[in-house]
Amino acid sequence: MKSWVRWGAGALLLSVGFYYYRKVIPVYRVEAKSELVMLGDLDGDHRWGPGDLKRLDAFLTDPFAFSNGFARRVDLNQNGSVDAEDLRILRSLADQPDPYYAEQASKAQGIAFPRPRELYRYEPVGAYRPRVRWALPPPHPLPELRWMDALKPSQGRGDYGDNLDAEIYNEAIRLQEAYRKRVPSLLPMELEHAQRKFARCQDYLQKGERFDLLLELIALVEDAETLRAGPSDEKAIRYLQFRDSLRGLLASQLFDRYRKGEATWQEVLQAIEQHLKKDLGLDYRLASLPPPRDLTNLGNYLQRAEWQYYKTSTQSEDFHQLLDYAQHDPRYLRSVSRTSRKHRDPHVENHNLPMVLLFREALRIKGGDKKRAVGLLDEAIRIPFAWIKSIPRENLPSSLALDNFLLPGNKEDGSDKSRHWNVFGGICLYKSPEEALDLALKRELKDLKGSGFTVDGMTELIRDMIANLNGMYHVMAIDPNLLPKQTGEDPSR
Ligand SMILES: [Ca+2]
Ligand SMILES: [Ca+2]
Ligand SMILES: [Ca+2]
Repeated sequence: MKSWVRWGAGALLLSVGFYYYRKVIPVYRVEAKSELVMLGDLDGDHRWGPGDLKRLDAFLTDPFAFSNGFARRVDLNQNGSVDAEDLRILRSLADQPDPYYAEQASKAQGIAFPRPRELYRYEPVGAYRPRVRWALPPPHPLPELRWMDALKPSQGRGDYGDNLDAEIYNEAIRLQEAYRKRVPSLLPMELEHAQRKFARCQDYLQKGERFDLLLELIALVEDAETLRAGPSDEKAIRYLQFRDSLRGLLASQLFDRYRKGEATWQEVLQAIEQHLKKDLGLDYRLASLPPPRDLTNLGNYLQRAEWQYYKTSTQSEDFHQLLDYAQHDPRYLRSVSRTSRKHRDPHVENHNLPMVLLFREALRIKGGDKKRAVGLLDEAIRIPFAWIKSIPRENLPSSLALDNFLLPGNKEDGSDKSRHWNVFGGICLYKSPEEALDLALKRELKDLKGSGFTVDGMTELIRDMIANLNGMYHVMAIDPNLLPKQTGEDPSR
């Protein structure tokens, strides 16, 4: 046989062999995207023992300082919460590391125990893993928060209300833990702020408004875990005062008369000027403010090079992490679900808590760098969710923004207010809080002029300013050093 024929036959045989090899051996056809987790192995030595109990004790003393992954490994009965049965199972295993014997010992006493195989779980690699809920008594009950004793973990019904209660309980315990750590160093101003919010929680509790109670508790946890108003941050607090004055203005008699045509737009602008003077010590003549440059996004406000640098540092991996969080984190999903019908959110509250949570996650992804976090959010808020457009409009809840289904916003504002929040927060960092405020006022006044000084235009000016101030305050006051270090990642990784 000629040598080229032999070569040809050989090559044919090889490719046929390779084809069947790929077909028959499944490991090359399916990419593994999950890992096997040994539940209860808290010290990562691949067995159950006293070392795990030591880690468990540390966790039970300070649970929210541990990562989501760690808390999930404590959930030995896999019911989504850390409860008394989990502790009993882990203590049996530490006592008797052979799961077959541990199972037998429990069965002999008539107590159900997981089958050995059930002590392992596959977890998807790289996907967001929601935290399991806390369902044990408070680790450190605080006398001043005794009103929280009325809250209880899940009663096991598993319906909507029961899940809500379980989340409220978890959040209340998390708040007690965060408050306990912060309270010795809180400034009088911060304490007063916390007391006001506690009173609001008690009010919701009394009225049975549990969804609002949950959101108020999440907001308080975020305050306690992430914000610090030191003497140098007095500016941030003053911005918050100005925001509250604007909210008050919308509900004032003056604004009511203005709506009815009994007061002029000049009088409303004068009222804003008075608040600027009283809250911030600033003299403004708003009606004669010059327009800003034609600015529609953050990039236009900043030195190109610096902004570009932070933009290019945003990797697609960062987006994936942020979106994964926005699509799966239970606290975020609850907070972004506070939407309302048109004109029912005059104080622009719907978008604020989701932005607070998103900013924290962006900060985590970007290693605590605020400028990078603003850059990441600025990009992410612009991502259009193409698949939303494929759902018939009449099938979508009317209060959801079509362009950013899972990002903060409602039909009234779209994602516009969320973008405002981030842009002006960013300008405080890239430039200064003073310049951010000045630019915000100029921009909103330009919009007001564009509207022909209508009541709607004036309402939007005030609402946009509220969103701007929320972002400025939060971006200034958040302290990356306060964020829990989240120890206890799987040590075997
Ligand atoms: Ca172990
Ligand atoms: Ca459990
Ligand atoms: Ca505007």
